[in-house]
Amino acid sequence: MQWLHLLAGNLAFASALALPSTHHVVHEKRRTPVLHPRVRLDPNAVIPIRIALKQSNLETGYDRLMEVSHPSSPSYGQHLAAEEVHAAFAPADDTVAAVKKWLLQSGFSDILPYENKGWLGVDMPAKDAERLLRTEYYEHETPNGNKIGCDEYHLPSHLSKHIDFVKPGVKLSAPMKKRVVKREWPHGGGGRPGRPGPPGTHSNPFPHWHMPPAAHGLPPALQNCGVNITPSCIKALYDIPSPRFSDAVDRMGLFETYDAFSQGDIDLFFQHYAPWVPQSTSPEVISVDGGTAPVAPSSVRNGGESDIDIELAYSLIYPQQVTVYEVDDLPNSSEETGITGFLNTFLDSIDGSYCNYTAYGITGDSPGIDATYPDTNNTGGYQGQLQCGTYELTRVISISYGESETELPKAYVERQCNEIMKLGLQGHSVFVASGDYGVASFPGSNGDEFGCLSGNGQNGTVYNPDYPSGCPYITAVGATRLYENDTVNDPESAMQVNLTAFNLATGVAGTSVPLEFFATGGGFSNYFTPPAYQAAAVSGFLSKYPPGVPSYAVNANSTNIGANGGVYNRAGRGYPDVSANGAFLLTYVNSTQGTFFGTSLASPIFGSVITLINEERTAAGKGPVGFVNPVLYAHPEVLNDITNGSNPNCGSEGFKTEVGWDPVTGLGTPNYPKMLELWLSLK
Ligand SMILES: *[C@@H]1O[C@H](CO)[C@@H](O)[C@H](O)[C@H]1NC(C)=O
Ligand SMILES: *[C@@H]1O[C@H](CO)[C@@H](O)[C@H](O)[C@H]1NC(C)=O
Ligand SMILES: *[C@@H]1O[C@H](CO)[C@@H](O)[C@H](O)[C@H]1NC(C)=O
Ligand SMILES: *[C@@H]1O[C@H](CO)[C@@H](O)[C@H](O)[C@H]1NC(C)=O
Ligand SMILES: *[C@@H]1O[C@H](CO)[C@@H](O)[C@H](O)[C@H]1NC(C)=O
Ligand SMILES: *[C@@H]1O[C@H](CO)[C@@H](O)[C@H](O)[C@H]1NC(C)=O
Ligand SMILES: *[C@@H]1O[C@H](CO)[C@@H](O)[C@H](O)[C@H]1NC(C)=O
Ligand SMILES: *[C@@H]1O[C@H](CO)[C@@H](O)[C@H](O)[C@H]1NC(C)=O
Ligand SMILES: CC(=O)N[C@H]1CO[C@H](CO)[C@@H](O)[C@@H]1O
Repeated sequence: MQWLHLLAGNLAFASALALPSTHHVVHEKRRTPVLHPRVRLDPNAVIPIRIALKQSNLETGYDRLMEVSHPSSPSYGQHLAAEEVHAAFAPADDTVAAVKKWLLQSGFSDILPYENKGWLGVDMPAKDAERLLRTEYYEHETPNGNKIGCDEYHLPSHLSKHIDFVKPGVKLSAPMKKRVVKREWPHGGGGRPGRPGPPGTHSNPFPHWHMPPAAHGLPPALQNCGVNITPSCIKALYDIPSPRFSDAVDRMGLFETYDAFSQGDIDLFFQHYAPWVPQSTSPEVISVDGGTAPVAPSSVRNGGESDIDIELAYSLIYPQQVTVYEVDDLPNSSEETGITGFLNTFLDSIDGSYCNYTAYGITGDSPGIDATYPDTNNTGGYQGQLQCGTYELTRVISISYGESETELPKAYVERQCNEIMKLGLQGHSVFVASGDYGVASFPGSNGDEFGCLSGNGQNGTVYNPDYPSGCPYITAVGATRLYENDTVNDPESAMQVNLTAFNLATGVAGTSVPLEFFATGGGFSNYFTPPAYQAAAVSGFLSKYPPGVPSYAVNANSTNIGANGGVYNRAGRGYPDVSANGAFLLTYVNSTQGTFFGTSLASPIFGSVITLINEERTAAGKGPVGFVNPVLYAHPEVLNDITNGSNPNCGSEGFKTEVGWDPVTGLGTPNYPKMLELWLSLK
């Protein structure tokens, strides 16, 4: 890199090292050997040593979030302002003082406060840095230019707990596996709806369907909910009343990327299935780093995801309004650059401090994982500066996208999850679709036809948990369904549909073996342990209803996934947390009628229910509900427990629904009146 050679000639830096004798410990060590050619760094080359200080309160985040989110906390509902959250996670004064003292005692007085409170920096000759950190620095020749680094370095033992990492240092780990790039992925992610197939040819998938006897006494709008879910069916299932409010603070947010809605489609849906929403009703669109919407009905970007999210939200909350965050630029820059991350651009845009925030050894964008802006390399790329803290986040946000957790490095996922915790502290509720292929990820994920994991002696038999569902600060929403002889008065089952059979019956869309395993996503994270609010639910499930398949307990670095023939991590955070209907939604995409399935439907439905409850609380002079999991796990009686169905895949039976929480449908579906009563009784 240029600066290295420039600085190497600068001899004005006198070596000032007077190292105090202290006990040193290895702080970071490279796990895999460097394959690039390298030479020892010139001892007089001046290098910028940057010390990332431990955000010492990271581990207190959980407790702080419980203080404002747990129903038995005296501070329930007393969410923090953004500035309070930032201050709470800045390094502690004693951390800054201890590291400064060490540098001063070692002879470095020229300490630079760097970028934000999280860093201290000193420019020093390599030879001094090598003695300070008891290491050897090398210059590596990589395809992306020359880079300095070391194989391991040491810190005084009393400082190890104050310092996250030092750079240049041990190179940050690369993604474990590069995803298999598929055109429609990760767009339309965790809850990509089942495809209805080409336009104009949709035939009746239930030629022999007869109205079940129990449906005869129901209003016409509720007579065929078992084969065609509509907003009326959803309102009847969960006892959701007609909305009473439209206020400025409770707009509902939807995250979209690549996929974009078409006004013509949503108007057709309102006309046929939600006539109480006026024609031309349209969401506010926030363009994040070049995202655009709407598109013409025939656009390849109109894949149904955005249409459906918007249709479900408006039909349940109108006259309340909807805000769409359309994230990342075009044309499909993310696929061209092969990036695997998808929430970073969004989180940057709603919290400026996140852009350069350091946690778990990562600062800002991760090269090779996140989109970077300005996007000068792609035709039509967003040429503006990265948007940092440009937009305010709505109280409720629903994300119907996701990907395999193990396709992202653990530290990357931890840093994003930590940011979601901060959103909870500020009173936001974040919902995510839990995935659509049962215990697997998308077909093709991790190089596997079914989207299952291999390793430690197994081949495609290990369950593949979803991200961000595994983050314990998010509410993961699974999907449920009715069967053809059910009415809205019957209990729902886990969403499980043999889409190959369905597509054969309708004769309009493709078939494949993985499509036979379309089912609500659920399981156990390989990166996160069960949070305290969930611990009893998870251990209760595992002890009362041992899944009939072997398990493993994941190690600290998640390298033993699949060990001893195990197929799931019995020590992981379980998901989903809750569920809602996700099957047989008849709607229009590209102006053409089709039937859609997926947890993509469930997340906006649950988000809409919470939006309505926030409105009632607003009207009662109360704040938003914020992170809902602690309340729901403490009060599972406000949900309808789902006890029929399962989510098989990866060559085994997956998990079964049971009484109480299970990794198929979580705690269950909304019972709106009970939820409202509970939340109106809380502060
Ligand atoms: C949308 O419909 C138009 C007209 O029927 C058709 O030409 C086009 O291929 C369709 N696009 C998609 C993505 O299905
Ligand atoms: C983040 O860091 C970059 C470079 O280190 C700087 O240019 C940018 O202004 C910083 N952004 C914020 C929001 O602090
Ligand atoms: C743009 O392309 C150049 C040359 O291939 C590369 O060095 C640079 O990192 C790219 N920039 C971005 C933002 O991808
Ligand atoms: C795993 O199974 C697939 C499909 O049966 C096969 O093609 C592949 O070679 C197997 N891989 C290993 C490492 O055994
Ligand atoms: C639904 O009920 C009818 C009789 O009312 C029966 O013939 C049919 O097999 C049932 N369908 C299923 C899937 O159980
Ligand atoms: C799904 O349906 C197809 C077509 O009827 C059938 O061949 C296949 O066995 C079914 N798969 C499962 C897993 O039930
Ligand atoms: C991962 O952690 C285990 C202990 O939990 C350790 O034995 C192993 O060496 C570690 N692997 C790597 C690659 O660091
Ligand atoms: C329970 O689920 C099975 C599929 O797992 C389904 O065939 C059956 O109809 C469901 N029963 C009820 C009562 O919904
Ligand atoms: C929607 C869109 O713009 N798609 C483009 C994605 O990138 C490929 C390759 O550059 C183009 O062929 C597509 O048109």
